[in-house]
Amino acid sequence: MFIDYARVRVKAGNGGDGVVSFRREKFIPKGGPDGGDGGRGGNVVALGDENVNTLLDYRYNKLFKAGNGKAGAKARKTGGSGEDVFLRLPLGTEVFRIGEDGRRVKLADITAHNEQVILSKGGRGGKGNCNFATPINQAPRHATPGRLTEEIELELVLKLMADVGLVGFPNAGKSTLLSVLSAARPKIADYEFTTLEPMLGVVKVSDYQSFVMADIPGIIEGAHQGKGLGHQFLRHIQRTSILLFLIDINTPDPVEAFRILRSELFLYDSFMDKKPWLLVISKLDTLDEEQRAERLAEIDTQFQKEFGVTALPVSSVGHVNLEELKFKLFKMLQEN
Ligand SMILES: Nc1nc2c(ncn2[C@@H]2O[C@H](COP(=O)(O)OP(=O)(O)OP(=O)(O)O)[C@@H](O)[C@H]2O)c(=O)[nH]1
Ligand SMILES: [Mg+2]
Repeated sequence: MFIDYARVRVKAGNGGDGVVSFRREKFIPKGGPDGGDGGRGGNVVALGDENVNTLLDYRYNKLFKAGNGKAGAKARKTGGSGEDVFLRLPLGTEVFRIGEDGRRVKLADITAHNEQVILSKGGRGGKGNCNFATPINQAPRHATPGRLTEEIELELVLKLMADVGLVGFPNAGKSTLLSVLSAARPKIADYEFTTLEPMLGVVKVSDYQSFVMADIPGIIEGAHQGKGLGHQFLRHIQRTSILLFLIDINTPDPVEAFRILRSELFLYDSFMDKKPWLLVISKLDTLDEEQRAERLAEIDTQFQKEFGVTALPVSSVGHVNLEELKFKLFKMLQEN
């Protein structure tokens, strides 16, 4: 199951206490203070892990506690540190602290494998009495306690990291396109809202060049207000460098369709408007050659007039223009 949102509670470890102790050795009647310091508490640490793809673990496990520091010991021994606890997170996870007043403060944005960010710091260890000896007081009888930590609430939000985001109405053929361009095997079917969760695919351009494409559920008018499934998934294309708009060649008014798609994205996040995009007309093979040429000419005239662009026509089923599409996207990625 793909989970891209979770709330968890975490607690860093308390610091260990400093202790009061005096040297007790044979033949030395009055040993000096030798109580050691407490160890530090463990940290709560966010850790990027490329092998984790969802926040599913955080849905069931709700409390993560780091180890407490151990108390100091005699002979000036410092107590052991508490163990850190690691939250292994998929790349693209943002971590927020939720304050008492409900306000959110961003603590981390994990984008790289093995990246670590301390989310909550372990408490400092207390001081043992060996620290407090002075010429006047050579036998201090006090030590300080370790610092206690508080449990805090965190919000985890996963925004998938992809280079290209597929955008289109339900049934436009987004998942089919991803399945022919990459090894990903998304569910494909002849009804709307087949895709229920986003999926990534790696598109190979050459032996050592590739990019990542994200397929998300179809978008309909009103998606930014939560209509359909689009809303909750739009965040997964927020970070992509390029948007790939896919419009079925059989769409009655492709220009209007394109306008709706763009406006939904804009209304969700105005920054989406700034992203470079490419327009693709899908399912070429559904029309015979003559109809197709006529229809493409009409569409081209409309898009030229309104946006000054020529759409790239493709067929995933008929394998038309797929290589062109790949290279075009790759070139755009290198330029942006
Ligand atoms: N003939 C033909 N059919 C296609 C092509 N691409 C997709 N289809 C069909 O169109 C239907 C929808 O395809 P999907 O890839 O599931 O569409 P989608 O955009 O992912 O749809 P949602 O996930 O519901 O948003 C399926 O029946 C596909 O087989 C194509 O190039 N040619
Ligand atoms: Mg789909």
